[in-house]
Amino acid sequence: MPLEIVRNDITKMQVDAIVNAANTQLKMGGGVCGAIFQAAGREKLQKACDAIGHCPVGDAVITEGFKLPAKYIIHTSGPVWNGGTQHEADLLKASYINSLELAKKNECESVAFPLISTGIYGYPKEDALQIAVSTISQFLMSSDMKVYLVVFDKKSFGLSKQLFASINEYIDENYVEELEIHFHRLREEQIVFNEAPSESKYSLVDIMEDLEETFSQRLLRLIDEKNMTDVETYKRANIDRRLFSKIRSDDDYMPKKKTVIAFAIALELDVSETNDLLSTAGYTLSRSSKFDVIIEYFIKERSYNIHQINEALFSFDQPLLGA
Ligand code: AR6
Repeated sequence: MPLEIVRNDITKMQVDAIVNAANTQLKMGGGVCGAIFQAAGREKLQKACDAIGHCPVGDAVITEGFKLPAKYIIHTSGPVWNGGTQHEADLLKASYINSLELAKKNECESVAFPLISTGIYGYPKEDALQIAVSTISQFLMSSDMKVYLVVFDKKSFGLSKQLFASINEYIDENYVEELEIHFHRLREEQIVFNEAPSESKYSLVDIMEDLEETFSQRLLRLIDEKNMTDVETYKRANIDRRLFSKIRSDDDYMPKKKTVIAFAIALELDVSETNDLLSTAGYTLSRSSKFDVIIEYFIKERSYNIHQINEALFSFDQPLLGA
């Protein structure tokens, strides 16, 4: 999954580089900065920072990771929130871009970001999250890297309140308890059983001939029909390039349900097309799964930005889309 939102303490992340929400003087501060200095070893990290001296707002500098599991620490100074009148959005975006470019220059394959400026610097969480996700996902459209957005405490995760309420309402109206579904299924099975012919009309040969497309075949056909390229598809599905090659070269590849759904989102399928694609891998959308109901909400809204869907899934403690 090229972009993944995780709940963790960033100092524990096993990645090539973690990003520090620093100050322009590169001095040990509070928040995530304090935690990083503490875990890396205050003295050595401060010495390395002092040797660099300064980091203008929106810029990024790099030091080694010292005692951290990460090889490097990228220090970026995010903007202090001043009511939005001091180009804060551009500066926050610059913090993410410059950190990502610096990671790329240092051949990092994986990077972990905290939500820069959303603590002591007071940037509104909802807007900061949108900037983080859109800037990182845009960068990933043309670069291969694994990027984690690390959320320390759920309270600082800024999913739009309006979206949260709207999804909640949809869940309330559409989520069906497992017991109810089970009862319906039993009744359906009873009907089918009662009406089943005593002997099958079809031979095994007929059945084999009738076998439908596999998931991989259907996916590749849909990509063609939608005039999309492979790269566009797997990037929009938040799917790793290597996994996509595997699917492409194996007609009988059996994907996980969330992988199929990620492709359905990338291809902007409607609910019935999504169910068709899911059925090639033996799955279906179910009203007894909160995860499925949230997916259905976004498909019905025709809202196909996978990272926005993942923000919502994260807020509802569900697995994320992609692989
Ligand atoms: N792991 C991941 N995220 C964390 C952690 C952690 N261990 N601890 C806090 N966060 P902040 P800023 C989250 O205040 O707003 C420092 O003094 C936290 O929940 O650390 O950019 C610097 O030296 C919040 O969402 O950074 C600067 O002077 C996010 O990290 C100034 O604060 C950022 O909060 C920078 O302020």
